[in-house]
Amino acid sequence: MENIDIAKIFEEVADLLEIQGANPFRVRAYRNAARTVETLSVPVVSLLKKEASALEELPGIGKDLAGKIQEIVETGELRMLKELTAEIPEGLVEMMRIPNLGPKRAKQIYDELKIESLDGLEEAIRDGRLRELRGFGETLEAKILQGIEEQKARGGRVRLAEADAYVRPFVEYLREGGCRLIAVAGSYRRRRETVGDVDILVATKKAKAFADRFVHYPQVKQILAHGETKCSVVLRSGLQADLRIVPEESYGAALHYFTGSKPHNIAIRTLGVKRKLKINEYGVFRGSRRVGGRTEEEVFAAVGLPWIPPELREDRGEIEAARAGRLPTLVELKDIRADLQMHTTYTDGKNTLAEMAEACRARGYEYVAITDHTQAVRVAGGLTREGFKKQFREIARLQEKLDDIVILRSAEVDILHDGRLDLDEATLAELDLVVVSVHSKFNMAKEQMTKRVVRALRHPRVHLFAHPTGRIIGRREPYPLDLEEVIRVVKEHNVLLEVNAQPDRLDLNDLAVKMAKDAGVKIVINTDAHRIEELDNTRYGVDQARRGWCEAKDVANTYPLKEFRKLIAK
Ligand code: DGT
Ligand code: CA
Ligand code: CA
Ligand code: ZN
Repeated sequence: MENIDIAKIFEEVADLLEIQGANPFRVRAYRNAARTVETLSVPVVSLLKKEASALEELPGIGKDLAGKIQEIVETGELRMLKELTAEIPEGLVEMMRIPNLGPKRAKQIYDELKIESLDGLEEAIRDGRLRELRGFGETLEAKILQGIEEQKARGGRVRLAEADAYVRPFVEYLREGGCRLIAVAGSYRRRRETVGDVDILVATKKAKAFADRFVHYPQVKQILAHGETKCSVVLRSGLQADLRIVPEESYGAALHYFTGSKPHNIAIRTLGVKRKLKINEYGVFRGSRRVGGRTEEEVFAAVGLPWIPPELREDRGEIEAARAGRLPTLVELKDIRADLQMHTTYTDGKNTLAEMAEACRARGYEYVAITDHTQAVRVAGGLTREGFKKQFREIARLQEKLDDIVILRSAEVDILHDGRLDLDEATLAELDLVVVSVHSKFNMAKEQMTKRVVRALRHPRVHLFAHPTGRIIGRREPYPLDLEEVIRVVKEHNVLLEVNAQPDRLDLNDLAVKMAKDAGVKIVINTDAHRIEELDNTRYGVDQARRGWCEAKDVANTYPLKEFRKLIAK
């Protein structure tokens, strides 16, 4: 149980209390507690271990809230939240989650128009009832409609990192039930940025007992199907999980089939047909004779191919590459030697420079870049020239004590609306690594935005373009940008492109990574961490780089520092 999880529970309690029209002081108490817990530099769990009363010394945490924190840590949930959730219509909670609505407005809509679903809300906007409420107008209506659409478009898809958080303990639990082989297949295994549902595959001799164990997982909210070899459930998080139990001799064929993607499967099956083979989830067959299917390798070998990594199985040329012996040796997490975007308490980070550097050292990195914001990013408290000077001095002092990691002087320099950089030349000249990115005016026309970005990328001191499309999965579309043009320009000016590993950014995405690679542009996988724990998100960036066919040599932060410096030299 991490601080952020506890904070989330308190935020949700506050939202639900607000919907119920609870005393505003009570609502605020939960919001404050959420903030206190979230910004705490040590895990709450460790405080509790020392002594339970340590919590009460935190700002805004009294006896009552301390008790609730203890309950969350001990049981993994809060009874009060469960009760609140049961009291409030589900649709109302959905409405509350729409950006620009929030609990207050959702409640107002519920009270005055008796609406308690997204469909009802959409209807009320279309027939003009919503704008009659106090405080609602056309602009807000448009934003709400967009929010509803985005929510629907997401179609219940879950970000990969979130799915990970639910899947790992589930698989752990299933393993304890005893099985020879278990895997999570589907889009999860292919490491798609979002997953629709998770597909769990198991080979076991005790199928019936295993299926029972599956549907009795304590996090199961609803059982959709409960057969002896096939089950399907919805977890409390809303994530659907399907289970398939197969005999060991079919395991490889089933793993291949349920890993997908569907177009990849069809292509493989078609290759089989040409060789007079039938390939399905039960095995590889010639007539009625089984000729393979115990392992995935056997399935591929049956059609004359080497094993293909799941991340490539999208029918985007992997079969041709495999046949030609040209499959890439995909980059791995252990290849990464540096993290080149992170924030500290100098701006909007939660940990100090020293803490971040030490955490990177502990992760075995060889070098690291500290990339605090520049002034234009006001919400983050961007640094002035003086601020950077102070930071450089601290880096120099810190470096004297650390001989196994190099701290690069860097900055995430904001690209101003006209493409100029938000930092003076003298400071830019002192940076080891100049990272640039867009943080404002996302609604420019494509041509104008491309011009703006290209101007910045042509600046002779720029090394790396961070979160190049600005998208936030499920919340913000990429800004209009001619990515092909950007790739041409960075190729010409020797600028690297980032794969930002924040689970809701993953920016560049897999397809764009492939475009960059094909153009001979190198990428950098960065966490953009705002706290120590987020430094562990690198693997989600690696996933997308692999889906973009990247080898270690395509990823600049897999190079030793000396080589990296040569790579970025202008
Ligand atoms: P998702 O869940 O939407 O993120 O995507 P997947 O790829 O996990 O799709 P899902 O869960 O519907 O099915 C899992 C795999 O099963 C899919 O990747 C390929 C295989 N599969 C499902 N339906 C078919 C089908 O009609 N034909 C073939 N060849 N394979 C299928
Ligand atoms: Ca799936
Ligand atoms: Ca499925
Ligand atoms: Zn940023």
